[in-house]
Amino acid sequence: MQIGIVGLPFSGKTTLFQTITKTHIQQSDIGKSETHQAVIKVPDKRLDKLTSIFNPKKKVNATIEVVDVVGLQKGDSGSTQFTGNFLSKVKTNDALVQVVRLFENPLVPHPEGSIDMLRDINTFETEFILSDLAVVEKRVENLKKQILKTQDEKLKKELSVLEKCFEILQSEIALRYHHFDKDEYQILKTYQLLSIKPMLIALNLDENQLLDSEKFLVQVIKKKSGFNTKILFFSGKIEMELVDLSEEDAKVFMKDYGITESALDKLIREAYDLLGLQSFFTVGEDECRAWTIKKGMNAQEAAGVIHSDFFKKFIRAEVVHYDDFIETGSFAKAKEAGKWRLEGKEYIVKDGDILSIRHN
Ligand SMILES: Nc1nc2c(ncn2[C@@H]2O[C@H](COP(=O)(O)OP(=O)(O)O)[C@@H](O)[C@H]2O)c(=O)[nH]1
Ligand SMILES: [Mg+2]
Repeated sequence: MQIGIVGLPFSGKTTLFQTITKTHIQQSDIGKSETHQAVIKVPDKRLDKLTSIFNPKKKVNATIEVVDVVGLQKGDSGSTQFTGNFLSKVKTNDALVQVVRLFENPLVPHPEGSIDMLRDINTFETEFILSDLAVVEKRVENLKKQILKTQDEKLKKELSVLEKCFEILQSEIALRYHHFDKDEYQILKTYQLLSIKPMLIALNLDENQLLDSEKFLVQVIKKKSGFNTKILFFSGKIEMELVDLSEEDAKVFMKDYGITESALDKLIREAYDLLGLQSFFTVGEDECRAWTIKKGMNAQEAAGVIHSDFFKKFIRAEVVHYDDFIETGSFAKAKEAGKWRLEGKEYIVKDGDILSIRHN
């Protein structure tokens, strides 16, 4: 899974990227136009706990890829230019985080000259909608010609989905707000449309705005919340300071600012939710590991994520939920309590299940 961080210049993208990847990109790199990309470990306290119990040789967190999507430029007119090059870098992400600047900093002028979060959110939405309109319009024209010649039913279905998109986009609504069905999504996937991507709107607040975070959140939620969209806040400056603190000191520091969760934890939790993802675990002396799957996957599909052979040769899954394992204290006790189960391939895996796959 790949998450792209987008936003106007000087909104705090690189700051957010650095704090969540905990890599310190050299100051001189900031603002340059190469893309920063990193694979980050998904923090999971349950995996930490399991690791402390099993004491394995290896602990393997689930991972996601995060990209600091750079390349937005100021045009001759002074306004920000969404070049084709920039838009094509946005396309490859599964979900987007738009960093929206609320912090004031006279040393770093806002590219539009003032702080206005709804304007900045709408700028991106409009650009994505225009880009999608161009793609959809062109494809609709082509499809109509092809259908005249072939009368192909599959193409007709594709045309009807795209015409629906065209209508939505023409009314200036991002596609992500619309509930498409599974088949429709499948068709639309190939186009890598921009406004259909799940979106996390991340308000970058100043330290002195943090205690008022609720006020800012509500303003955006009123206008922008909806399907496939989440709104959260963070403070780039505070997060930067957190990176260098010990866990203990960080806790105290966060409390002072009324923060309960680091930007990384919040972002990943919301992104998982947005993308319909969840985790299951495998445990043992060699390795304790968290795996990421789509909600609704069954035991056989989950086994296939571990290894394609496990999918093909699946017999049964041994299942204990993390909570039951911790409560009872061991697999044996969980079994006595009836919490350890053998499940067939149709079993729908739950977030936090500990699985052991029996296979041929
Ligand atoms: N005061 C303040 N400054 C910030 C905050 N977040 C980022 N900055 C500063 O704003 C400038 C631009 O940030 P950067 O992350 O490079 O923005 P980008 O262009 O979107 O990647 C840098 O000098 C940051 O230190 C914040 O929350 N508060
Ligand atoms: Mg940057």
